[in-house]
Amino acid sequence: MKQRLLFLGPPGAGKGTQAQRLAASEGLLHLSTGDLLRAEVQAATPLGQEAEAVMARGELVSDALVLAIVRSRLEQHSGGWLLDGFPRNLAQAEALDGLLSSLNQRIERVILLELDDAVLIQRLLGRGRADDNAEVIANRLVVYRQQTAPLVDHYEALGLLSRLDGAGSIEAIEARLAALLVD
Ligand code: B4P
Repeated sequence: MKQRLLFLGPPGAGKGTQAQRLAASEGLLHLSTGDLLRAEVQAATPLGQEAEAVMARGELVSDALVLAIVRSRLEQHSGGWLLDGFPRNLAQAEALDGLLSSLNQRIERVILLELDDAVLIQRLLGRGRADDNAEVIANRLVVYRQQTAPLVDHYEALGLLSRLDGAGSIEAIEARLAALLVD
């Protein structure tokens, strides 16, 4: 199976859920920028203090800050990885390319999790995290469309993109994902 993967998709599509399971079963490093940022907020580090208000509004944290987090993790890890929620805009994608070429690595597959807005919203409201209220979710969807969705064309043009239907049970999606990654 491919060892260097990237998960793309709108908020609530199940990136974190599926990435966690796949990383555990395949022994990959699961690198979720959302989780890492929330850990910084929790620990009240200077980085977390900077990120907290931005995340609460559903905006993107600064590229430099996110990149510093990813860089330090990837530089210390030689095995396979699964990037979840990063990159989230073209500048981050370009920075990632530069970082990976300096490490002599490359992205092997990009998985796009697709799901209708109505289901996304329902899932996020059901979870109820600090940034999971109707107003902030609406903003996260706008930010996704404006800043992250262009990455779909970017990775499709590079021949790296696979689309995965994000509807259904967690197990059903997991099975579809496994089938997609066999080759
Ligand atoms: P993230 O932590 O990346 O969260 P997300 O996109 O909202 O959720 P995800 O798609 O992972 O959904 P999940 O599996 O959890 O981002 C949060 C914030 O961090 C951003 O708004 C931004 O501020 C900041 N940030 C993160 N990365 C950044 C970056 N690179 N640059 C700048 N800022 C960044 O699933 C959601 C819910 O659905 C869960 O409750 C789950 O249990 C449920 N669920 C999942 N699959 C399901 C299924 N099949 N059926 C029913 N429920 C399901």
